[in-house]
Amino acid sequence: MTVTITAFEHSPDRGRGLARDMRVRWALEEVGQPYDVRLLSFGAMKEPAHRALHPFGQIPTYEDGDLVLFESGAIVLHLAQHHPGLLPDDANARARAITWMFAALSTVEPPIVERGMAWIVERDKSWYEARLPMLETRVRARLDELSNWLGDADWLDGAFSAGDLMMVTVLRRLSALRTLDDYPTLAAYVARGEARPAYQRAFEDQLAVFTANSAPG
Ligand SMILES: N[C@@H](CCC(=O)N[C@@H](CS)C(=O)NCC(=O)O)C(=O)O
Repeated sequence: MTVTITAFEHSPDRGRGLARDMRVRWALEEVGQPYDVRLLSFGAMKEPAHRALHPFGQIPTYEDGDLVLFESGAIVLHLAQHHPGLLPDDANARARAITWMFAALSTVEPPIVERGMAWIVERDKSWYEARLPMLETRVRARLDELSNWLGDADWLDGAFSAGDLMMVTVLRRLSALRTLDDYPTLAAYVARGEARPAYQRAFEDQLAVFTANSAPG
């Protein structure tokens, strides 16, 4: 049975690997699971056929036989639980790695997304300049805390895990603003993630989609 995921036909990130299919692709590559990708336009994502798979009309989704999943965190957790390599064997270490997945998605990602969304939808509003410092402070508070936790360790809790995979993809969302230039510990952490062969295969595959769909003529 072939695993199929969905991704943007024309990713707004222009192939920088910031869309959330990237974390699923990376996890699939880490565990050695071959997969197909069904590309969707923004219109197709909102059609009933796709909403039957994803109630919110978004990407990514994951299909494996009768199983349909949405939410990148749930998909990566599913992969990590069913293949070796992304979660430790020890029960407590496994629970801590899963904790880091949740921390990435529910503690670190929200202020990063909120700041990004403000730039996209509010930058021409009268309140934007006044609101920006507050949004920036929230992002930097999390980065300070995360940087302090990481210290000089390579990964968040022992060996590389799905928690690191998720955290690296979340931190990469800051790349355009170069915020991580102020956090060398975190910049090096992201670079370690990006250096993994599985990451690079996933990145090249999503970039190939963007390149192919942007070709003139
Ligand atoms: N919490 C969801 C977020 C999914 C999400 O925001 N997907 C974006 C792409 S990264 C999307 O489909 N955006 C288009 C839209 O919402 O219309 C997850 O982690 O999978």
